[in-house]
Amino acid sequence: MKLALGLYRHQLDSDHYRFARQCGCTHLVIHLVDYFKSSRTNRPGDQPLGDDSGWGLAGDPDTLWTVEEIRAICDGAAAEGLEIAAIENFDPAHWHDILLDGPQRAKHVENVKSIIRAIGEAGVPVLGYNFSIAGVAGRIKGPFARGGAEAVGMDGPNDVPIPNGMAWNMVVNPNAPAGVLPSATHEQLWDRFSRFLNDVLPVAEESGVILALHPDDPPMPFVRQQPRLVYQPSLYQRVVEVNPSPNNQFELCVGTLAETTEGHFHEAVESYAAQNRIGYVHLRNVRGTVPNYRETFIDEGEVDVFRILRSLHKHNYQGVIIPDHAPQMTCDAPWHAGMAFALGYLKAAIQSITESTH
Ligand SMILES: [Mn+2]
Repeated sequence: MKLALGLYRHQLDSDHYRFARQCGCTHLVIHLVDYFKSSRTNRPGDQPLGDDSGWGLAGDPDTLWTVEEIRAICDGAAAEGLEIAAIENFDPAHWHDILLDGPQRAKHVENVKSIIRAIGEAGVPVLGYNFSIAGVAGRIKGPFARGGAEAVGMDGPNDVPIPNGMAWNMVVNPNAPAGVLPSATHEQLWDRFSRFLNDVLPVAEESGVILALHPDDPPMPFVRQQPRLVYQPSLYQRVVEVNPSPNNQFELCVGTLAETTEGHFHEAVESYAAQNRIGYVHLRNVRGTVPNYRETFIDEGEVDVFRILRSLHKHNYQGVIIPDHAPQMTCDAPWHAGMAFALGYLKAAIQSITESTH
């Protein structure tokens, strides 16, 4: 098990790399999508939230990430003693018609293949992604964590339909005609997902890249009238059944699994660790389940962090663990303080488990 920090696109600089090293990280998980450049409501440094117009404008549909660009980031991180363990998320501009089964689907499949090849050539072993039409939508912020620290939560479902021109909670076509996206069914979504895996996994295998699927956050059966893929811990098993390639793995988000209504997420983590299906781990804590839950500090809430780490260690998990979100702490650097607290806690927990059982 290795400790890593997740960095947003605007945080990819030497100061943030040094901060990660100073917190004891050996690896980074990086975002290349810029969620912050045009949204009215996202604050740099905190996780993006947005309103019903999403996180703002997606990237340039015609500019794919290149080997050179990714290598330059790897080199910058290496200069501070860090490796890039994974790139997290596709830009919806590059692949929205795979999610929507739209007219540009064939082109978008080629986009994804090119991106996978570039990531493999740059030597990054994992690509995390989220196969979701509505994306991470419908959450709120408030003083929910201990001591009134600002954290994210959910207060009831969001059924507002998605306007045309939006996918994965970003605007992919600002000139789209008025109207809303038609609702898909769960069957249609699983069909789109299985066609996607069948199209791109051979390229992932050739390129030495693991595709790691994040569960739907928040894990509701529907968000904004669109179906969700993995919204219960047991639905991850279906992902393996769809395509058993060893490169078909999970971006296992423990906090999201803890928000599900089925429960038994501790057992699910044990099972997926035993099956060697975990590309990397998001580890945070949470109280409650959808549609009413609150993100908390890593040591409060209903996730038994030590039990999760013991399962991973028992099955010889070799990947990274990142605190995907942390409450914002009351000081001049709310994001840094929140992450430093989570990373320190995780570092001590990992040390106590790996040193007490070998
Ligand atoms: Mn997550």
